[in-house]
Amino acid sequence: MNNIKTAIIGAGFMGPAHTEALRRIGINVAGILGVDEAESNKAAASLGIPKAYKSWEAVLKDTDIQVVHITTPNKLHYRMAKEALNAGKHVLCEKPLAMNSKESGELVELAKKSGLAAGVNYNMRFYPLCVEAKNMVAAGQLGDIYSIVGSYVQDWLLFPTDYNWRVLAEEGGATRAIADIGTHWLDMVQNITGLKVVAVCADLKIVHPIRKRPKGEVETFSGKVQQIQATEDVKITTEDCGTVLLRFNNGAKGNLWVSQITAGRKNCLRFEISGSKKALYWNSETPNEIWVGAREKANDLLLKDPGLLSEAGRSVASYPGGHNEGYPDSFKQCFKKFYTYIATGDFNAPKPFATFEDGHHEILLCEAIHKSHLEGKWVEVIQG
Ligand code: SOE
Repeated sequence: MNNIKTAIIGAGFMGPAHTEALRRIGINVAGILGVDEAESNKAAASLGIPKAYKSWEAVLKDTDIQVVHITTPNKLHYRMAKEALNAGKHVLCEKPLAMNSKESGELVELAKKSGLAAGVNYNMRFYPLCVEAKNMVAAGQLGDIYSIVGSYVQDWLLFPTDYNWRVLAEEGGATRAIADIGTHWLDMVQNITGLKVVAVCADLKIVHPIRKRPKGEVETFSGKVQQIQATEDVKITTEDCGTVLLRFNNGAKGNLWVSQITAGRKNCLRFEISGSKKALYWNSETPNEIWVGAREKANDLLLKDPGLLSEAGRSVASYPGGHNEGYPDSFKQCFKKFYTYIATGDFNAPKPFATFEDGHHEILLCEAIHKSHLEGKWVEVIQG
């Protein structure tokens, strides 16, 4: 695994996050590409990466590189994933996989034919207690699943002066809060329960139809600290928040609330899954504990402690109990699974990470949610 060489494409919020996590598992980050030569040079220098690429074509031609991480704005994911696979490189792409299901469907087919590893960075799956939750559901500890509810809420886009490329439909896609953070939640609960969302009924809201775009680019989450000078008005067509009713393939009911405008909630994913025997509640802002609800005995609060976890939970917990693991660790654990899979070389083995099929399913979900919102009715989700 340590002889694999990787290139990072994108030097914004995610590029450095991926680089740091990769280094923690001993992967050689050999090169980086930013939006232009100046950004590539700056990122390579600040992260200590040997190669600063001049162009995307240079990455594709670089025979030293076996894996490409795509951490660019969403509109580039499809083209880059396609060209990287065609160039014989394994791909780990940021979510959402593409701008629409036509693109993501094509990528699924291409990934299958390529015989290469192709993953989507649904990193939140890899919090130890979320893996433990999956294990508990699979072992039947919750019984039949009756309901799945929760939310993903942030506050970094609360004011009309908050701006980033993610708010523009042409850069990020037709839905924003749903695609950017809602898909993490949807991926999380479907991965834990093994269920699929089959129908949705959505009501979305654009709180700020006009935002003030600073002249010059603004990094994700940086609006709170960055001094903005001149701005221009920009029309926004992507939702700031919204609610979605969900129907799962076993008949379970659910709902999801997403918001990027909830004051004080910095990056908060919560789920509650209830079954015929037990229920589970988890909050990403206190990720090292999970509540286990019972009817006939006292409830439990399970702490992340390898000594208390199943083998599955332990496989993504690197530190002893009381030594908290969080957001950056979820990238590390996700990449560890991805690179172990590559190093093992058996590409017919079950994939222990979110695949392009999973990424495609999330986009089909986004499209069904958007359609449901526009038409004001329940919409069935195409199962890709
Ligand atoms: C911004 O909303 C963002 O960085 C998402 O794009 C990430 O996927 C999420 O992990 C944190 O918030």
